[in-house]
Amino acid sequence: MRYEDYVDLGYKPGKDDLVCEFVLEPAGNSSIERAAGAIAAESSTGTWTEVKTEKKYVRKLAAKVFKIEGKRINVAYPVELFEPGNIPQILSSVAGNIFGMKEIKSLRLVDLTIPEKLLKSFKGPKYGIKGIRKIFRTNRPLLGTIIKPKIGLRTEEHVKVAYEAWVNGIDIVKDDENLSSQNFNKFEKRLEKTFKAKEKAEKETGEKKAYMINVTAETQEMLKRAKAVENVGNEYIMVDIITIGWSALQTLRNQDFNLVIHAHRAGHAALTRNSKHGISMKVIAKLARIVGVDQLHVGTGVGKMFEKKEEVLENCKALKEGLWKFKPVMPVASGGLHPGHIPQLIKVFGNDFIVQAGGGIHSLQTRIGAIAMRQALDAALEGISLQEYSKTHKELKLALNKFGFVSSR
Ligand code: CAP
Ligand code: MG
Repeated sequence: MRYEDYVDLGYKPGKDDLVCEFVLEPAGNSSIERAAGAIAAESSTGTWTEVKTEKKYVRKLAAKVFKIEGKRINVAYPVELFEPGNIPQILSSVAGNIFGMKEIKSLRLVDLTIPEKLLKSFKGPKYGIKGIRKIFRTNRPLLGTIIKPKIGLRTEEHVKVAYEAWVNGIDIVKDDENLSSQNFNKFEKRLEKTFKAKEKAEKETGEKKAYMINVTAETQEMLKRAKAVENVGNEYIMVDIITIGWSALQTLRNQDFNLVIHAHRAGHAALTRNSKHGISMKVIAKLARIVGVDQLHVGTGVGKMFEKKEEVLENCKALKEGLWKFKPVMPVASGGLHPGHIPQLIKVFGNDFIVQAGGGIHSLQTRIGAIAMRQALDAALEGISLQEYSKTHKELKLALNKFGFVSSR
């Protein structure tokens, strides 16, 4: 088949098709039709030239470009092209060689719809929003912090910071993405000591607390660490889903540990940031949900990272909208946040989200920052402006004096 043979604008995709939407800019010497055909060919059965080995039955498996609207193209893939339960294989097809073809100037996979036949082969979230709510026994937004400095603290200091945050109103303490098991803060010791501090904080406050310990490592080592977390009785693990890779994430989820999986997305922007090329965060969010994470970072719209509010909302939608029998995933807002952001974030995210602040808490003193976060949340939930509330809440006042108010983009 030639590239042009992969374009069939009269085709209507069926329920067993996997459908991709791309934004495509052809290279100077190519038309949109030809470049679209090249995409469909290289991501399914074809290559740059016709081959004598092609059989009639192979032609039936060819992907079809069924819609071209400006730079937007839609491609349908027969489900037979995909191996059940294999995210890497799906991506090697629809998000593989095609990004590097000479025929295109730029290409972005903006959306991906997977047919039920294939969805069924994945586990999806074990807990999701409802499961997490059961653990915390509250319906308000959850407050989290990331221990800072992000790496370098010795275990004893790490534990102290975690404890300070918990007893002063924070629900969740999280490791940073690049903390795993370095000599200054070994995984096993950190797990044991931080878990004890968590139990102490729970007794003292009467509130449920959580520790999202980072198990990111080579796959076998990661599984061992996750098992150790389960054995201790901790409910959560955190994992860097982009850097461990989809295969390792599937392996982790398929163990069916009694552990909520918090997904950090460090590195996603190498794929998602260029609005003309790569893969949208929405697609990554869908895939992460299908595999079965329970919580995922989705951007903030107001903090230190690049995503705008509209993109954040799209990511949240991908986590929460109806998708076969998969549970909705809890969105996590993180990156450059402080107490002054909380009312705006609630407007964007609603109640079901986790708001995390690292620098926004520890740049005051952990105790002051944690109290200020909780006060900001209380004020927002009571419908009182932060300025007003800060007149009678000195920690919030200190935070607002330090950070001020930042308006949303
Ligand atoms: C936040 C954070 C997270 C970012 C990642 C950090 O710390 O721990 O890794 O949120 O971005 O190290 O930056 P701060 P995203 O609160 O100190 O900014 O959530 O967009 O993936
Ligand atoms: Mg971090």
